[in-house]
Amino acid sequence: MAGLKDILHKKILEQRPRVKRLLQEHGDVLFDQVTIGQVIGGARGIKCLVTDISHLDPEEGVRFRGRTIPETFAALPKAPGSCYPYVEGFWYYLLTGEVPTERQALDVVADFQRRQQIPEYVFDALRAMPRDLHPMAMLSAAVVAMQGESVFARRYNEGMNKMDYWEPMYEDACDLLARLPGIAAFIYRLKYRDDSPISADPDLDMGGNFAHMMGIEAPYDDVARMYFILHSDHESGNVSAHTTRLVASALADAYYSFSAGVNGLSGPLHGLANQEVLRWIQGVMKKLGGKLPSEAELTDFLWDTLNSGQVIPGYGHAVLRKTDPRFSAQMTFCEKHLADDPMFQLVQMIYRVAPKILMEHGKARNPWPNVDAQSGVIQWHFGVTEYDFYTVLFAVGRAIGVLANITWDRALGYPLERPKSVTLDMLEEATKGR
Ligand code: CMX
Repeated sequence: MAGLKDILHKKILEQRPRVKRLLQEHGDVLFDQVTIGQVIGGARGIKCLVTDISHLDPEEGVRFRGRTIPETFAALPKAPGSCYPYVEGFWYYLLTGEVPTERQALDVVADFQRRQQIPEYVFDALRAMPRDLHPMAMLSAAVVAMQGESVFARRYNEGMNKMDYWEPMYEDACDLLARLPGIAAFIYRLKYRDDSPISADPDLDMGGNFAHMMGIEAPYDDVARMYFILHSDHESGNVSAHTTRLVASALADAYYSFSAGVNGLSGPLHGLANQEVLRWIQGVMKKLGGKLPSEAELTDFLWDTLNSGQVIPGYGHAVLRKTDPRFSAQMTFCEKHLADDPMFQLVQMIYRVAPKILMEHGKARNPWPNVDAQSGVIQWHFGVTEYDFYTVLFAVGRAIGVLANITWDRALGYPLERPKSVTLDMLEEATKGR
């Protein structure tokens, strides 16, 4: 007699052609206000989220509070001797939409220095985990382990007026943000440097302190500043941002909400793509005995990947239709600091070759590189060769955007998210007679 799994498999095989037919033959049919293609296709392009923190134009890329990436970098106060802004000043900017003075940015630096102490039980919990656990799982667990610190949860339990929700959410957001670089660096040194953590330097800003706690010399402090800012926000529909906001919309606190967002970021179609890029590049070089491929060899590798039903990591995007300006901003850094690095040269070669191949392949709507296409190469250059750590760096940056968003969500009283679902029968009913 067929068991549960066999019966389930049979039903899956029956349902798949229905979904395929709906998409291929009726994708453009309107169902209420949106098309069947959008209902089945991951809600692409449906405008049902509000945020003023950032906006993503398909042709131009992201604007933070109305400024492009170069404009944002130019406008904000810089750390001494650095070409990149204080992350803390950027947090001020995302929260308020106003460019802080140097004094105002330094006030946030000092505030974060006061908040950055990580509870000892977080380190104990991380040490108790298997060392081969993925660092994103460690990060997510470390964040949710601090839930008992939540000011929002405590004040909510005491009874709080709705109008006041934003204030403890802001406190939690600042506490969490101030601690995240220390948690990330601790995970790195626990997993890959024989459990040799480096304590925070109470005089440094977030970027400087992260480099210090990783044990990496300048200009890695600038890598951290650039990296955290570039990865911060990409409007609200992407998986990590949307997950954080969705969970927070149930009035879950920042710890529960951001931990959920971290879990979403760990998917290979989202933040994990930065480690996949390095894995793919290493795979190419391994097959060639450690040498760089020629353009012809690279072309063959790209086709092999596509023909085996896999994606080219770091290429394509759900919204963007041009080269991601976050990719271009990192390229500017690489041209200054990594010009002779063979891995960077390979990334440039991929940029010359891959879009043409993806266009010829004809599936991806956007054949151009996204933020993940060269972020790993920068880390590799500075000695962070353990590529499964890269998405943790993305997560620290992403926290800035999503925590600003959920603070504002509570301030403006945005309600519990609750989109409506339908059945395949209902969709098929709508196509009758067409
Ligand atoms: N390589 C091969 N095929 C690709 C592709 C790529 N880089 N990008 C898209 N495609 C394929 C899709 O898999 C899809 O195929 P099916 O029709 O067989 O399902 C088809 O092209 C159409 O997809 P799309 O509309 O262009 O893209 P989506 O909005 O569905 O997905 C994304 C967007 C990013 C998931 C996809 O481009 C992808 O998988 N890229 C590689 C992974 C990656 O770099 N992710 C990181 C994105 C940035 C981030 O969030 O960090």
